[in-house]
Amino acid sequence: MKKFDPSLYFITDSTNYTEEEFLRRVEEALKGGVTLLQLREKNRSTREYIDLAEKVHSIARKYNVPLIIDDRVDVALAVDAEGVHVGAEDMPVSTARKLMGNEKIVGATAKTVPWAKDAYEQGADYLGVGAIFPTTTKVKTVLTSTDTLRDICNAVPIPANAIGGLNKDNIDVLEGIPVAGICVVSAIMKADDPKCAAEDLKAKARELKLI
Ligand code: TZP
Ligand code: MG
Repeated sequence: MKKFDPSLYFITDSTNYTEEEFLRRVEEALKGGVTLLQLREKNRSTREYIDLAEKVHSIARKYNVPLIIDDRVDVALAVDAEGVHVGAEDMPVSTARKLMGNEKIVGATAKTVPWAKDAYEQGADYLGVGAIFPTTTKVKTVLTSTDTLRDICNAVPIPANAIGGLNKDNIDVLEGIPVAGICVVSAIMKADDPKCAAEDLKAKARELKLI
């Protein structure tokens, strides 16, 4: 089994940043203690996605943090990323697993217990569950209740992370739910200081005994 730490999972969004500023923010987040990193790009050509993924991967490697590529198995394989994340409209988990092989991380989105069990049975290594709160990040999603999140965490033996609108001031809603970690875009990406934001989130999640 590949080892990874999902406790502070940062998903990037390069929208509105120059490449230089984007990469600087990613590196600051890593310095702040992000444990798992996902590159999520919706508007790039395959060539551009690979080019950016290579740059992000070389930064992530310095911090020993696995890089997950959103949606695109081809991009993940092209840059030898540590994994891929597939959502409802992406390739099925079992297909992603087949293409990625057993040594790579395959993550999946799940919003219901049956969906979570199915993703696990198809070979998912972890689940992203949400949105817990409304999000300003561009994504097709619906809200998932904390009750459903708890049920999912208890229904599958793989780590399940909460996602969607989470920040240091509202993650207390997760208290007592056996999540493996928290997953954020804006709380780190758009912070004045991404390093501080990652540190603060981690400290708060620890204080609440979420991680
Ligand atoms: N999936 C469910 S909510 C979401 C994704 C990718 C976006 C989360 O972004 P933010 O900015 O942390 O709300
Ligand atoms: Mg997707």
